[in-house]
Amino acid sequence: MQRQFEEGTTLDRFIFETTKTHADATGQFATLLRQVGLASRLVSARVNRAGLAGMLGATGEKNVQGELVQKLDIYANDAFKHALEHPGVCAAIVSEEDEGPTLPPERFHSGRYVFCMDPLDGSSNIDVNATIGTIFAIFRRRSPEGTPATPEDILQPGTEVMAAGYVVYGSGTVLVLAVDGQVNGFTLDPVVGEFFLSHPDIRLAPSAKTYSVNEGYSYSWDPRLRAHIDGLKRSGDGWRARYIGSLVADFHRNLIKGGVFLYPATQENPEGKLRLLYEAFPLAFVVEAAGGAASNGSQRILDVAPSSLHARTPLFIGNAEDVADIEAALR
Ligand code: AHM
Ligand code: MG
Repeated sequence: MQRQFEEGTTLDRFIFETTKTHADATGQFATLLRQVGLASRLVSARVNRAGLAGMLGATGEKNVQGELVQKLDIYANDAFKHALEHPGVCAAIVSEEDEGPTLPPERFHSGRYVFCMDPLDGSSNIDVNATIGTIFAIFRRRSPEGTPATPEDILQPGTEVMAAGYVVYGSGTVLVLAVDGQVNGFTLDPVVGEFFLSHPDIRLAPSAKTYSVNEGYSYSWDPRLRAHIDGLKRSGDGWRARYIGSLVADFHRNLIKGGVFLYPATQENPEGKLRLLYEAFPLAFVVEAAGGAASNGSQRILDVAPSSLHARTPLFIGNAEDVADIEAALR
């Protein structure tokens, strides 16, 4: 049963009240969510001081995706891994920054959950103080806890996501959590260091007249998509474009104000750019819980089974009617 929480409820109380109704609760899920809150606060503090703490700029390294690694990427990756590997709640942590999964060291219990994350999404925006964020999906492992995680635990289809969310480090730090079919947003009060419920039970209208896409690549899209977007612009319905270039920030704006985000396939990148496990799955889970939809153009994102840890996918995500219209245009 869904519970309504009042604005001002602390994240801690929300986690306690939510997880106590889970029939087979061992406390691990609650601990996992609390540790996500802790890591988010650490990253938020570091992001806010980045210009002063020598944390701007690149490390000079490239990650497994061949992208330049920023100093804050490393900080965020370590902060989440450190928070999650010792309390005995995770069997594996998958990160955009790491080639393989991280299993907890043997001295710690191998727990019930697989945590998949983009520790710092939109990191090319760091040096210009634009909004960045952390995106995560949580799966229940399939093999028995206390044993090392198996590939079947780690590469599960989107239908097996049990909770997901993201944190935006923007003008304020907001943690959005989708659990038990409901989406709630918590804003960090940096003075007291606690998240408080600020956006209870977020719901998306069926349609909104905002689209978010990098139109610089439109020459290389499927011509049917180009025609569809041109049609919106010419419709006279007042469609507007908004694109920050930080998935988590674009998605968050569209979740709050309505809109559809597109990262289509191009001729150069037929799988698009965004990653299934830790970008598309989590946001698809959040958007569906808020009444929206997410598609790869022909299939519901959560129905996809990942072929590899860093598999990519085209992504169309936001208000349900707008996503359906894009699917129809591509059919
Ligand atoms: P990142 O995970 O390395 O930050 O890359 C993903 C980012 C997304 O946040 C954003 O939507 C996209 O890349 C922007 O790409 P582009 O510059 O091609 O529009
Ligand atoms: Mg990313």
